[in-house]
Amino acid sequence: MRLISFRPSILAVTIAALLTAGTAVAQGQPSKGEQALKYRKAVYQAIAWNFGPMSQMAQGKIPYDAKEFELRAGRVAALAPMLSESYSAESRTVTGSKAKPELWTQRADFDAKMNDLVERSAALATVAKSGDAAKSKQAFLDTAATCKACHDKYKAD
Ligand code: ASC
Repeated sequence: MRLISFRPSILAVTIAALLTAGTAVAQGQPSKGEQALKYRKAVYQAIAWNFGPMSQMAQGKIPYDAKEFELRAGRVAALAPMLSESYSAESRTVTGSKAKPELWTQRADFDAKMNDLVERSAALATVAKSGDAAKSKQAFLDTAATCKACHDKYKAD
């Protein structure tokens, strides 16, 4: 009797699971490539958000605040190494990306530039902990230069 009473519930759960999965496909869940692009943009957005106050301090638009600078620098250093995996093979043909085709054909150079960002943002986070305004601002400019170097070559705009 137990088995008989269990079977309908197992069946119901199975049907529900299949329907849910079917609905997800029918509604067009993002592909692996689309997910990678979404993730990429989110990480860049988070980096830009944290770049903001450092940029303002480096330009003298707001006063240098060592603690604030250290917080932002640490976040950027943590985020930068997350970017590389978002340039997955599946994401190459996804629409909505500003990546130029050259990014995919000159991948070694792109990866080297990405590595420059990772290394300089790590150096930035280290320098920021010292609380030295001049050195922190310079390390920020060095990091921002790695953004620009890559954008100039591989970002369409
Ligand atoms: C930023 C930002 C970038 C870089 C770049 C550096 O704050 O959003 O893309 O710095 O402008 O030159």
